[in-house]
Amino acid sequence: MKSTLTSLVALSILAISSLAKAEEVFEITITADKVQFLYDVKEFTVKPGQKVKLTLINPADSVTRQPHNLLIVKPGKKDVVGMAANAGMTDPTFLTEKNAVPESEDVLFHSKLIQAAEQDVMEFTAPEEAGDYPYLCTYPGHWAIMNGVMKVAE
Ligand SMILES: [Cu+2]
Repeated sequence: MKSTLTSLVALSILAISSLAKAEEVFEITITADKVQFLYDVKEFTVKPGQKVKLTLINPADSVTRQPHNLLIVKPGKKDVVGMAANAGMTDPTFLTEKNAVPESEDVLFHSKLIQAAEQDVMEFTAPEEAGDYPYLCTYPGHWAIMNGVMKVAE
């Protein structure tokens, strides 16, 4: 009897810990390169529906002093959103109020446009649908090389 009770307790502890794991927040820090328009992380993987806390850092000692942001977009939409960002330059508020984020339904999540020595934290829930979700900096001209992929996979 005692051993049955012990194994029941052990089982429920196991169940609770696996539940906690599914709800675990995935934390990641992505830092802009000090010289080139690149992120230091090119790829990361999260679970469908997982909570994500992404910290974007623009280094204080960046030699280019370039502002950067980070947008996560729908699968296959990196180029479309990047081109929309280049076109955004005609709007005088694009680099201020709009954080260099083009108006597009392909943009899922985005940070602020941050200067050197600044950082921004993005908290969001990963899509339920598995796939490769590109991320990119939409400061005009950066996106073609300043990008990466958030993989959503079990
Ligand atoms: Cu950038």
